[in-house]
Amino acid sequence: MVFVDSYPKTSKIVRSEFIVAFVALGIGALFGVIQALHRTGVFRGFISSADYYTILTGHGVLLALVFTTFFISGLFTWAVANSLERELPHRIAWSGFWIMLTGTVLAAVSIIGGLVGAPSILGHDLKADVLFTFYAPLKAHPAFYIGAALIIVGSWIAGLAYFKALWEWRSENPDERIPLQTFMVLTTMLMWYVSTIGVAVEVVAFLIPWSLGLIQNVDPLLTRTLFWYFGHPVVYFWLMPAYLVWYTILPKLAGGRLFSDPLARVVFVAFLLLSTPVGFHHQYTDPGIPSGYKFIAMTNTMFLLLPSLLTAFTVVASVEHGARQRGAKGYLSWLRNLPWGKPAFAGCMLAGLMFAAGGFSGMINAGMNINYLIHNTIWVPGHFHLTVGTAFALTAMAISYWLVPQITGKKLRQRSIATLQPYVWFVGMALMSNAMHRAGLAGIPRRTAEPTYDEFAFEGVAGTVGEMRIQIAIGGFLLFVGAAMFLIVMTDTLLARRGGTLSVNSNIPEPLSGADHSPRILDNYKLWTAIALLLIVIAYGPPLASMVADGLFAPGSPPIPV
Ligand code: HAS
Ligand code: CU
Repeated sequence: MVFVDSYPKTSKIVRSEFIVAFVALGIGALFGVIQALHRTGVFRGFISSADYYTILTGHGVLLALVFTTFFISGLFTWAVANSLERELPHRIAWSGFWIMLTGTVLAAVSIIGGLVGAPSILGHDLKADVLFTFYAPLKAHPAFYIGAALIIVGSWIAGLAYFKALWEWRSENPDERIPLQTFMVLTTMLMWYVSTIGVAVEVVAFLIPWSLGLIQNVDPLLTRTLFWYFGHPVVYFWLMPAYLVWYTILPKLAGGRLFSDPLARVVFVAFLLLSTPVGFHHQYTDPGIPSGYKFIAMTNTMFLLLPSLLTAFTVVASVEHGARQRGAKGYLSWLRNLPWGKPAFAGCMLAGLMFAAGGFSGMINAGMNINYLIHNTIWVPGHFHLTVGTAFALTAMAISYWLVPQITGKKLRQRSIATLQPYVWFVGMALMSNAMHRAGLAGIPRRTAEPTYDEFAFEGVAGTVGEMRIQIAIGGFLLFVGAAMFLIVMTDTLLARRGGTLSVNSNIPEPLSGADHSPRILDNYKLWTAIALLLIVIAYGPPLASMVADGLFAPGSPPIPV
């Protein structure tokens, strides 16, 4: 039975969430190519340098916040319904969707208002050029912050639908283990609830009243700290759905089975425990945070590499198992016995391969001393285009080729474009991110519209800055082409008529080592959430207390003995 026929109401929610995600992807990708050409000096005719920052804000917000959150909501909705074998409580899910959409429209309108010179509303100019981290003292129109708050609140409500589905299932299946896909969704959501508290307090208690003129000052260090309390875990909110796909669907696409369910559960629990008490690794250069607490964040970050290293092992082992089921022999030649012509499989694998490189640059970022070399350089966008821009985005696009037919009942159209698309993304990203990393080492800053500074010569260890710029421009252009190819396939598929039988289904094969091998304690959410909160109190308690000691709204903090 096709998913859409078994769960028509849930499928409709997933479709709506995906459609918003795809629209955000299209506009965000367009902004991306405009800025890549502008800042490399290849073509500066689309926008003025002053508008560059508005375009950059739109690019970051639409891709990193809107595309991700809506796609993840859709994927999670599908995964919970699929693994618990029931429709999701649709009223709750729809409320979450509409609140998120209202927030998105508010944020998008305030960003675009800045581009078109919109009139002032509520006594404030309609604009938001504060970039996707919206640091104070940069200030946007209140609608931008209210929009951001609504996106978060909507995602909380969407999450309630997953928990309610679990409770209903639990009352009918009191002794069964939580199915792996649902386990992954709920663990991610618990991490999300714990970590979004930071940004919710930042926006609601400080940025909204400040942008409305109700309070005069905010403390930039305190608001940045609240942002990064959320800003690191949000990257795992993007990664864990990609892992859900790599653990539960990719082995099947390879013709095999997941190697180990227990290991997958351990990985997700480790993310719940360690995702949040690491946020200071984005603030190594911020004054006012004692080095000892930066050191704690660094140590936790290094432990946080473990779940990803375990994932690399388990996922590659599961794919290898698939290849051997298809008759592969030899140490490495099994790589040839894989369905590289199937876009869903190829996209996930290429995303994983690039993530190995992105994870490596993450390890470098995380070192307190080496971070000073790359912080605020274009190395950092190089890092996150491999992670959120490929591990997440390419996995999302690839799995859409597999999932969208099942939530619509329609066959995938434009197969030849789909087959080529992950490779176009891979080549574009290889050029762009590699050159960005190198340019960062040459000292070129991130977040600037200018290709050159008059008084300053940047020099690469190898190659020239001009050559790096060209690679960034070509790579950025190819990524735009890759996004456009994906959207052509999706539009054609979504608009097509239903006909014929699908060759894909949502059944997930049993892992080689199943849930019965997982200790039951792994499913004890209360315990893991309590430990996660305790680790947060240790990592954040004293520094936050010192930041607010001089008053909530006063910039700065008293000197702290290190
Ligand atoms: Fe990061 C900055 C450290 C992971 C996203 N990161 C950022 C920013 C973003 C971001 C958006 O410590 C910029 C924020 C801003 O605007 O300022 N990051 C890390 C570390 C990891 C890491 C240690 N980041 C991510 C992920 C992201 C993401 C995931 C999004 C999804 N990052 C940092 C630090 C900074 C930072 C500092 C601040 C820099 C600064 O100074 O501003 C780790 O989680 C990485 C672990 C990953 C691995 C790789 C495992 C490999 C796998 C591949 C399996 C292979 C397969 C396929 C399946 C150890 C799992 C095989 C294929 C075959 C063909 C065989
Ligand atoms: Cu981080």
